[in-house]
Amino acid sequence: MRIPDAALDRVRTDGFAVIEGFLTDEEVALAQDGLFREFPRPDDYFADPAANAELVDTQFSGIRLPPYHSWDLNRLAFHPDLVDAAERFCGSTDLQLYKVELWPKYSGAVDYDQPLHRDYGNHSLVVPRADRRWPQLTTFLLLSDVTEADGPTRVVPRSVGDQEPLWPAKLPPGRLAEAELSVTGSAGTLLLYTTDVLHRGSAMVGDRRSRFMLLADYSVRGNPWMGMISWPRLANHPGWAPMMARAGVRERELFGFPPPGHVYWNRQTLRDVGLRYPEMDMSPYLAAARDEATGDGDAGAGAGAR
Ligand SMILES: O=C(O)CCC(=O)C(=O)O
Repeated sequence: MRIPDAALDRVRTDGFAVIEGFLTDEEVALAQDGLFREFPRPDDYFADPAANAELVDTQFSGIRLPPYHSWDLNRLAFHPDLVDAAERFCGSTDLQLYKVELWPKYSGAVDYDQPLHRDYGNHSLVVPRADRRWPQLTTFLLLSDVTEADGPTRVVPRSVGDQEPLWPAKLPPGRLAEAELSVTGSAGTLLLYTTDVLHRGSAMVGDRRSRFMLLADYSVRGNPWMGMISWPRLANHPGWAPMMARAGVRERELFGFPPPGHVYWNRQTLRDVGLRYPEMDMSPYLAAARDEATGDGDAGAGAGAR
């Protein structure tokens, strides 16, 4: 669903907004099929927790980076309505998708309780500007129904949280507990928030509870103090080439792929990138390079040829 401007305004003023029904039921069902190719279904996990102990060694040890086996899961990180919202929130189409994570939580083994914190601690080398220049849009997409028993994210609205100094990024446990709001909702609900809003993961209080989320974060490209994951580092993973091939030109660009018409493309790179990604439709890059060539661009007869 298209995220209304009013919701993005709430992210600016309150520091967060919850979008119920962001995904359609069909998108949720397809994503859950993909999710359970990565992680055990709750019934399977709880039948033998020891068999998957590595997922709950610490509260973070279940986190997996892309690519995932399922396209329907991969595509959620660059869902067109999420990219559209990030463009409007950041005020630019020149975006980077700087983090994607898939995070399962299963109750019983590990305490998921966290102190209130602001995410800029590991999303930025510096601190967010109070006037909100150089915004970052961080998101949690619920892939399972989340109730109070499932360790919902707790958020503190800016009206309270901004009274705390920006640094340190973490508050003592229990502080501002009375101002926390729980992000509960059905699968397909999206939480949008900023890297300077106080929030935390909370403990799972129920028995045999689980929670699954996809995290996808955006900022304007070209501001090297902001970021988290380096995509080239993951690009030798066997699932990477199929994911890039299936993605569109715009989606590849969000990961840092040079767009059609970029001076990177010449006769050599067009050929060799095509070899690296045999299933990729190279025609948009070829067509733009041909246009450049007619104007004596880099991909012209002599340039870059070998
Ligand atoms: O899991 C959650 O609900 C929040 C996690 C979180 O805020 C974090 O790990 O930084």
